[in-house]
Amino acid sequence: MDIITSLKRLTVFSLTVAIALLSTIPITACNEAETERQGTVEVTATHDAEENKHLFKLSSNEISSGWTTFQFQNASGYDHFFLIWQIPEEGIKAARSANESILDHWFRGITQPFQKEFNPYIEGELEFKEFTDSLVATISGKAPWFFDPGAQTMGGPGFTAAGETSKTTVHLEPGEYIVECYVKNEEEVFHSYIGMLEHISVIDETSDIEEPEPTKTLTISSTDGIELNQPLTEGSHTIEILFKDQKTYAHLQGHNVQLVKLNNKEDEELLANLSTWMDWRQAGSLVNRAPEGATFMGGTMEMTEGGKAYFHVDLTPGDYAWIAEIPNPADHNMLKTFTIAE
Ligand SMILES: [Cu+2]
Repeated sequence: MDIITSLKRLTVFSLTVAIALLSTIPITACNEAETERQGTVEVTATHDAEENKHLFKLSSNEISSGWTTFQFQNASGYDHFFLIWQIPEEGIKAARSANESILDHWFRGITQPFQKEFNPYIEGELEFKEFTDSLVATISGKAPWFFDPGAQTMGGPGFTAAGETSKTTVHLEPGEYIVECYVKNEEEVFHSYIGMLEHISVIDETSDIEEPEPTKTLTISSTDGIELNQPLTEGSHTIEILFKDQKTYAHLQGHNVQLVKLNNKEDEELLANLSTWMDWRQAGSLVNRAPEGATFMGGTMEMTEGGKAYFHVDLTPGDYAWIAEIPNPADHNMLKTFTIAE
């Protein structure tokens, strides 16, 4: 074969490759399932009993920036939530230089140390302070960016009882996010450690979804607790939830806002048991399901100061409470019961 023939063949080959590549572009572009642009991400929580795993199934792990509604369907027999963390640039770089995916880097740097350090504490071998000092030292070694500059809490659907569906809208900027649920199983194992940990990418393309129109406004602050601008009524609501401030409480986390339906709001024992159940530091708390008589309906997980979420809920007559997942919420005006009249 002479050189000219070889060159011709090479040209034909290159053209063929180029055409083949071009023809794949429209196919890729049409694959809209890859990126969520409709503003709603469907999340289903399931339990794989055989593998002993709690899992999130997301309609998409890649979404446009802007207002996104998470429709959280709890198809399992346990309570769950969906806390969204924004990873700082330093965390993304650290994952890259460790040659790990963001999900693996988070799991190895935060979730795994948390469970390992928590085990001797919950077994009664360590005091809470010994546990947390040791945990902070471990995470500072493996994922220092978690504290400085810090992963940020961006809200997400609140505690949602087995069989229930809840809906929460938040605004997300382009970046990398981790979502988790840290309800525990009866062996005191956090769900995030056994499957409920996912990665979401928010791409640099803004959706044109408009900010929801609220019917009521709820504010939460460390000084005044939970306050509503107007009493709630029966029917469908979009509740704007504003985080006037944020602070770290005795359980090392900030406040969030949960709606819970109650069999009887005058049942002091139920309210006390529910408050105790919300404190992850205690054995048996945050395990499996809320106490009998309390059904979680969603809300929003923790957000940083100035954060805003929209909680969509259909209220039927009965007794309810707003509650924050902090120790002794009633002492902070963060356990507020109310009734929706017939
Ligand atoms: Cu869970």
